[in-house]
Amino acid sequence: MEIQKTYVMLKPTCVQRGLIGEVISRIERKGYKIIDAKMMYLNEEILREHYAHLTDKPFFPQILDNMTSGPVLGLIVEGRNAVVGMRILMGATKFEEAAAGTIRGDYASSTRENIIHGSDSLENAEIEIKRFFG
Ligand code: IDP
Ligand code: MG
Repeated sequence: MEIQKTYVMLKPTCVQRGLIGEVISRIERKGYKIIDAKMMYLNEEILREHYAHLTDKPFFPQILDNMTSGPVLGLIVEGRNAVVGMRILMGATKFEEAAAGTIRGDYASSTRENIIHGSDSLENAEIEIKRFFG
């Protein structure tokens, strides 16, 4: 299987709840490497770009509030099949569908506050790594 890089982001709720260490441990335990990391405060402009597929949704203002409520930790995660692998480790988007044993299944308190982002395709991983790490 191919070695890939994917973009992962620990959302403000994850940082505020003191779960950075726990989540990074799970990523490392899986065998992936953190090859870059950056604390960032995101603004509306970059969030409109990153969540362009959601800007028309009624819940978009709440996503903006949530994602600007504090710093995020952006990560570049590398490993075999890391794009799909991180999505599996994260668990489903919807709070009620995220399986126990996944990061979201174990820590998400709602769909909006689901702790972690991971790129959904190799193409988007490249775009998102450029977006947040330049
Ligand atoms: P993903 O994060 O699993 O890739 P997306 O559909 O790309 O899921 O949605 C981006 C983020 O927007 C989700 O992680 C979640 O925080 C939020 N979101 C998605 N759908 C809903 C919803 O129905 N209600 C509230 N927030 C949502
Ligand atoms: Mg997504």
